[in-house]
Parts: sequence; C-alpha cells; structure tokens
Amino acid sequence: NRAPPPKSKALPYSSSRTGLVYDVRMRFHTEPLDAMLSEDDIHPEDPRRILEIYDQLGEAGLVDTSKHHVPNPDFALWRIDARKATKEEICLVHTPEHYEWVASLKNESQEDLNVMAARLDSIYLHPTTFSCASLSAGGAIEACRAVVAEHVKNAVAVIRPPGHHAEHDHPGGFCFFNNVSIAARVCQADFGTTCRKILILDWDVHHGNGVQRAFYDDPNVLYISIHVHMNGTFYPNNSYGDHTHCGEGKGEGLNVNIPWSSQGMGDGDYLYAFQQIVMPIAQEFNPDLVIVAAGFDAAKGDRLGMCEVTPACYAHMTHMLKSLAKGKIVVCLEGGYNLQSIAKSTVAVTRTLMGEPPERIDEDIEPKPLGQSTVELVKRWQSKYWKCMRSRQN
Ligand code: 6DK
Ligand code: ZN
Repeated sequence: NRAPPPKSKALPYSSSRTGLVYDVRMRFHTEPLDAMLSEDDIHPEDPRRILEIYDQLGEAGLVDTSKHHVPNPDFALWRIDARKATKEEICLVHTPEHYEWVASLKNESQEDLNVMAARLDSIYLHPTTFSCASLSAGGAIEACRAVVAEHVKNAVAVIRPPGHHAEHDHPGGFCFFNNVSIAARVCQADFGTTCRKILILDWDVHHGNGVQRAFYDDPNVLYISIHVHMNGTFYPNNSYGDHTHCGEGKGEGLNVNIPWSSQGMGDGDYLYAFQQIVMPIAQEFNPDLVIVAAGFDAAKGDRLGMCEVTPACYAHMTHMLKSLAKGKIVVCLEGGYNLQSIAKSTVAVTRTLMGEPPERIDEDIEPKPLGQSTVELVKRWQSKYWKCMRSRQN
C-alpha cells in the first residue's frame, strides 16, 4: 500500500517501442579534481560514461540528442523521464539511517566529504551524490514501471552512479542506492500479481553483493550473477560470490553465482554459461519481468575487468533474455569503464531490444577449459534446486 509515485510529465505511450532513460543531471556526481594528478588518475566511474553512451546512441540515429523532453516519433527510442526516487521507495531496500546519511552529504564541504570517503570502501563523495543517486534509482524505477505497464516494449536505463554493491545499510564499490533492487521492489509493490516473480541477471564483471543480500531469502526474486571471483583478490573481495551461496529460507535455490576464478573470460564462456545455466534456470523460474544489472566491465578493453566480451556477445545475451517474461526486459547500466567499449556495447544491446537481429560472432566461440569447468561446478550445485540442471545421463 504504497503512496502513488510522483507524477512524471505525461507522455503518450508507445507500446511497440524501446524506452530510454537518460538525464544529464546524473553527470554531476564526480571525483573532486584536486585528487587527480594525470589522465590515468581519473576515477573510472566518470560522468563521461553516460555521456559517451548517449552520444553514440544519438550517432546511431536511435535518439534525438538535440531535444531532451519532446518525444520525437521520427526516432526509434522512446524517452522515459528520470525522476528522483522517493525516500519511501529507497527504503524498500535500504534502512532509513542509510538514506539519511546519503541525503546529508549535500550539506557537507568537499573537504569533509573527502575525509569521510577515505574511511569507506571504494567510494568517492560529492555534494551532488545524493541527487544523482536518487535520479539513478528513480531512472531504474521509471524504466521498469514503463515496461511492466506496457507503455513501452522494453527499456534501457543509462544511469549512474551504479547500485549493485550497495547493501541495506552501507555503500560500496562506487554504489549508494541499489537501483535494480529498488526498482524490483517498487514494481512488486505497484503491480502486484502482474509483476510478482522477477529475474535480476547481473553480467557486470563484479559480484552484486547488494542485490544478493537484498533478496537472499526472497521466494520471488531470482538473482543470477556471472562475475570474476578470485579468492578475495577481486572486488568485493569476499566469499559471498562463490558458487555455494544459493539463498536461504524461502529464497533457497533462488541465488545463482557463476564465478570465474580468473580474468580473461570471453564470448565463448559467457554464451556457454547462458546456454547451460542462465536460460534453462530462467525458463524454469518463469519470471514476470527481467532486469539486467548491465555492467559492461567484462567488455574487451576494460581495465578493471580485463575480460574479452564483445558488443555482439552482449547483443546475443540480450536476445536470449528477450524470450523470457513476454519480452519484458529492462537493461540498467551498472559498471564499465572503457568509454568506447561501454558505448558500443550499449548500442548493440539497444538495437537488439529494438528488434534487430544480433550481429553474428565469427570468432571461435568455444568456452575455455575454465569456462567449462565453472559451468559444470555450478550445474552440479544447482541441480539440488532445478530440474533442468539434472542431466539425463546421471
Ligand atoms: N577500484 C562496479 O563496476 C563497481 O561493479 C566496481 C568497484 C571496484 C572497486 C575496486 C576498484 C578502483 C580501480 C581503479 C581506480 C580507482 C578505483 F558497481 C559497479 F560500478 F557496477 O577496482
Ligand atoms: Zn563492475
């Protein structure tokens, strides 16, 4: 029994189109310049990430980048206005104390913010952090609501700061509010039985500890994450992302971690994990909505992820996910730090959402031995919970 969400400007609907959330105001949150010595020191979670993606969507002719709020029927993407998530919405996932702490940052000096940030885990702070994080969560909410209400066919939310590391009571890994988790909870609250079961598929190269924790005992949200997990030496540097974490209580069996024990994984490994684990389990779960925590830091060229995934592979994964939930899929940006890689990948994903067939992958797409052994290990663990994971031979 949630209060009605704040009214957004009434736009006509276009149930056959792909929606796009992008709002320039999310670019204000930025690492203070005095901490920066050279180009190499620029913080990876940089405002230019969403700008470059938006510019390349414009160059591809998918959106009219000259007008921000006028729906232009000559362009393929349908704009969805972002708005700030409300306290009530954010507190569906976070504690009131955490919300108030993020809100209080707007009143601090940059100097004090730097001192506070130094005590936190992989976080920088800025006077606009609260407003950007609220818009980022609100952008994810509006994208999901538009898809569930069938105002658009599916959607992509080009948002920052990211969210999947943020837990109920603390920030972490460049994240403040857990955008995809909040959006999932809001949709369940607002749409009830038409949006009960939600799949959150996380292909960011880092484990989404915050999403896992938010839904660990939840019977209605399936979290599947594919990520690098190297013995505590890869962010978030703990063991929660290993294959043994499968959920608890009523959520037992509804948490699926696919942890690569090394960097360098590529299209073959991701497509194999999708064919062998993600799609069979997702079909058996049969979600009403799919939300992708779409970090593009497993992309080729990313200095944090050091993996090899191509834009065509992201398009293929999107294409497979579109077969679920009657096509109700929302792609929300998480990480990804190579500006060219994230923009090219987002354009490929967006074209796929719009209905273009994914580009063919000519490279060898055999999984590596580590890809195969990881998939076998996860299948064995998950066979306790999923019929489709029990191979017929055994
Ligand atoms: N810090 C994320 O991509 C966030 O999952 C990843 C957070 C990694 C923190 C550790 C780390 C650096 C590296 C280089 C320079 C400065 C800090 F949440 C997402 F954004 F999606 O590598
Ligand atoms: Zn990441």
